[in-house]
Amino acid sequence: MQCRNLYLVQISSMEDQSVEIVSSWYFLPYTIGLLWSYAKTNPIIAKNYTLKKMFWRPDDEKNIINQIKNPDVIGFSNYLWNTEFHLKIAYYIKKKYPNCLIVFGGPNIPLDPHWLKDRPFIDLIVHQEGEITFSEILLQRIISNDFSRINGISINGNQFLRTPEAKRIEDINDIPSPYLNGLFDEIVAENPHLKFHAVFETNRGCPFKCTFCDWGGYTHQKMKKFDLDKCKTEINWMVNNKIHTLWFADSNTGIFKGRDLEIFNHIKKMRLKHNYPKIIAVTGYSKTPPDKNDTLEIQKIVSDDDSLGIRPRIAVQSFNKEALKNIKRDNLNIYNIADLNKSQTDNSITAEVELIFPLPGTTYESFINDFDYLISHGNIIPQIYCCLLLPRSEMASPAYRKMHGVKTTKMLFNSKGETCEIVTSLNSITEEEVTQSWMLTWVIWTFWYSNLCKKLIQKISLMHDEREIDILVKLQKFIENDDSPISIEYEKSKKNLHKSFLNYNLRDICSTTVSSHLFETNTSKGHLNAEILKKFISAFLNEYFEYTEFISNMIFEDTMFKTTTKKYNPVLTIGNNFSENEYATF
Ligand code: B12
Ligand code: SF4
Repeated sequence: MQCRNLYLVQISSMEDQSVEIVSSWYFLPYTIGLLWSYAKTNPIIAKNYTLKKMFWRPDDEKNIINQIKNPDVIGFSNYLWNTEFHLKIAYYIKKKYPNCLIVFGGPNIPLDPHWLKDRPFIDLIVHQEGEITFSEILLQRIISNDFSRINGISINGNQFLRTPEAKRIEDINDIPSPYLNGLFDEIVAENPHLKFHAVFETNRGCPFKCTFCDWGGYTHQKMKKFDLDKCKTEINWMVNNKIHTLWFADSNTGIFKGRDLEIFNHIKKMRLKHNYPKIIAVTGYSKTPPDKNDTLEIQKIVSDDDSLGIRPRIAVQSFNKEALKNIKRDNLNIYNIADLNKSQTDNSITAEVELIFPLPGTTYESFINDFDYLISHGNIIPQIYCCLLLPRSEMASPAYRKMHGVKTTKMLFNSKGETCEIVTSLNSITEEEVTQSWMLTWVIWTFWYSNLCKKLIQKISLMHDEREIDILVKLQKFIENDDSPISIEYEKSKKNLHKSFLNYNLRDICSTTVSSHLFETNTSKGHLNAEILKKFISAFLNEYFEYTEFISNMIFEDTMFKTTTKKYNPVLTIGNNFSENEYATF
């Protein structure tokens, strides 16, 4: 009997603004690893199929296509960061091998049947959980190409069909771990120079139903736990295999009180002994009341170890009650600011607060008020995400779009040609206001969180009894009417804003591009160009104080840095790492 050739493709995410993934960092292909680990437990599949190769490393598509020989089935696992690339490979493979069965799955596949109909080279789409369904497909393929009795899939072609929803896997512990069954051993052994990242699932599902989210299709679903022993053994595998970053895939880390803390304590213990993983990254903390979860204790473990370089993240998304209601998060205990503040004073933890902008209900004023709150809390650093419309989220549904006037723009997601859909206006906020708000964050990152003009603005705020945020708004208006190098950089960012997902990362853009521009000229590179800044700030002060030269000069002299050519390191500008003795502060 001839074995059928199976190939699986899940190209790693390479560019991530939040984790600064560099070119030598790669994710092990966990999802396709699970699909095959589960499938090969079936003796018929094991006997009839050979897994020829798993593709995980970003590469030239031709190199990948050339390595695929006589495929019987190819499975592609699709996320925002790899779908367009996968489509290209699938297109060419279908041309070369028309009888090969092309199966697509993963969270980035839209529910709209036209998406599949427009891509005739894809044979099947698996919606939601894939392990059982993929095995059913492989089994059915041996008998015939009639997949119509398999639930949870869409079948392409003349007889286009969407079959009924599949049931979720009863016991997720039936799925063998691709870390523990040796599936990744070769990849790790053959690439000792790479820093691997690993996705770590301790449970599946999320009881909440935030409208912007699609937690692998398991939102508003029962949470199912992987055995604790299996979780600990996976951690040991990651440590022994020098996995650089361990990524929790859990929706609500800390929700299983006792158990989740035990998992983190185990990581901590292993890390102390073996110095791996270097980074523990949590994607979402529990949204249950703080006394019912382990979140604070876990955040402390994650933040205690400075070398991990990770701050606790609090996914607030918005402080606006209307927006929270519209995204179905108004009754969640996302954070307890009192606890957070307490932990900050006790432990000097700097927390990152995640916001999504804009959300239905957000207004220009409410965005400004959110920032008023943020900048008045020194130990909170915002992380502002643009509002991505995830294809299977409630927010992407026609009804929701209609109700909230969701207007979007399709744009580049990364430099590899992947695309995404971003919200650019809503009933509650116009596109102009959205742009204006983003550009206000440009001003805030450049002048406030960089500490460049923080003291100056605080002083003016005290003198004039005006909110710091309102002074920053005035500074923005001033920049817009000015023609200094600062305004030129501002206009550049504004022009490019809605062209690519990466352009919303104004935090990094401001701390690198703008800062290096501001600081590089005049003397040697990396030195503060005091003249540009001085001229700009004094012009702003003059306007602010309505040309009462005496006052503006006085403030300028008082808060102005004394030395003009101190070395400037943009990396240190964000947060509290800043040493005021060493750097210029206005
Ligand atoms: C780890 C993770 C990451 C990692 C990258 C992981 C990687 N492998 O490269 C990091 C931290 C880098 C990351 C970043 C981002 N992520 Co992320 N991330 C996750 C997370 C937490 C886990 C993914 C995972 O491996 N899950 C475990 C697998 C087993 O589950 P699954 O993906 O659902 O797969 C099952 C089914 O979909 C199906 N299936 C999947 N593929 C296939 C293929 C076939 C052939 C078949 C049959 C079935 C099948 O079967 C699988 C097993 O049951 C998910 C949330 C979640 N828990 O799923 C978000 C998630 C994937 N991320 C998401 C988003 C939006 C992002 C960001 C854009 C966030 C942001 N605003 O910056 C960034 C972008 C990164 C970048 N620039 O490239 C969205 C993705 C939506 C989408 N359409 O792709 C998710 C779903 C979270 C959400 N908010 O809804 N992410
Ligand atoms: S954002 Fe978090 S809490 Fe909300 S549905 Fe998604 S995973 Fe669940």
